[in-house]
Amino acid sequence: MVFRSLARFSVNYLQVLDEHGQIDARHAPKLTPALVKHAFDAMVLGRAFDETALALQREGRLLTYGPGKGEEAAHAGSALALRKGDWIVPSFRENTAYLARGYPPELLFEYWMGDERGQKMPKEHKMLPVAVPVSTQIPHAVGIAYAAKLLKKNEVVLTYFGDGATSKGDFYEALNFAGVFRLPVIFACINNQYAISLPRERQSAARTLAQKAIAAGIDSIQVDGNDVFACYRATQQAVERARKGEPTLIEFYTYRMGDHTTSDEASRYRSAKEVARWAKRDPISRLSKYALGKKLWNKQHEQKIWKLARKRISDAVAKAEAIGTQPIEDIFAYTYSQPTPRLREQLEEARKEAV
Ligand SMILES: Cc1ncc(C[n+]2csc(CCOP(=O)(O)OP(=O)(O)O)c2C)c(N)n1
Repeated sequence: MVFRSLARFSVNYLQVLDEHGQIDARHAPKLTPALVKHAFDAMVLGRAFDETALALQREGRLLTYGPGKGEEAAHAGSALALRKGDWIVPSFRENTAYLARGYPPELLFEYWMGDERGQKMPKEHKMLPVAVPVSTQIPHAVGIAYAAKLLKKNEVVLTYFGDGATSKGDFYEALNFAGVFRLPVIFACINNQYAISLPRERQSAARTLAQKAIAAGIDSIQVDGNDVFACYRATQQAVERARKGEPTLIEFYTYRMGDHTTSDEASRYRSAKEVARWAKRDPISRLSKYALGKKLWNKQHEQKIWKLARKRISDAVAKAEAIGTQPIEDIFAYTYSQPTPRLREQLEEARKEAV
């Protein structure tokens, strides 16, 4: 039998900045020194946030925490390519994206310390709160994009989710809807190689996660997620496309350097050798090599950036800890307009325990 080929598909890969800090000028975005500095500052702030959050958790001053170490380029590079009026609909590991957009670190700490008021979004920040239930934020993002389209608002929505999230129905449903209605949305899949202990190759037999968009009629690309320039460039292009009503899926190919959360022990399911291999691709030292090579700043200045970031983070911790405890009533306040009898009972119990 002879078949006629109906369609052929391919998935492109983008890297701009290699592990040695060398740039491929053909694909580089327009790199102003201000942009490079902004990206570096954001990534360093994100790393400093992470280090402190982990230390605080060990001291019992912060609750369960999922570190983003290693993923800073994907988070900062994508967030910085958006305009102020665009939306971010996050998952739970993208603290660096919040910080890159100027979200106050004290509010993030407040949230991770267990006080949800830390996610009461200041009006100027078009970001949704952290979504822990895997994949559930993706249809929300598509809903916002649909509303933006109907209201003729020139807004783009970017939503983050992991490799694990791409196995869920919400992901496929959201993708399909965005494809059919041509919505201004960017699906930012942070493929950090693991969903807790489940490695990427056990998650899906697909060669790439980017190709999952093809069936929905959506363009996609895989980028080196440890290369902030590639992350920025791919997102910038996706933003341009979104403004014309074209959705995009970007697979940020990266690595979770830390444990899944503070309740996990990653050395039980992955080798030190593998982690060491990825450490060589660290996104922050890669950008540092580039900037030092181009003489955008020197080593001394870089140390100052780290010092300032750590100071900003420790000030933020002090502010967050000074805020005080969230009223116990808040836990019961927001699901129903009138509490059910069972909820009223639970509130009474909680009040007694809180005394
Ligand atoms: C609906 C749902 N099922 C299970 C969990 C438990 N859980 C939390 S994170 C996670 C894995 C998520 O993996 P991935 O989407 O790759 O994101 P990553 O944690 O690697 O950033 C699971 C199963 C959850 N939070 N929500």
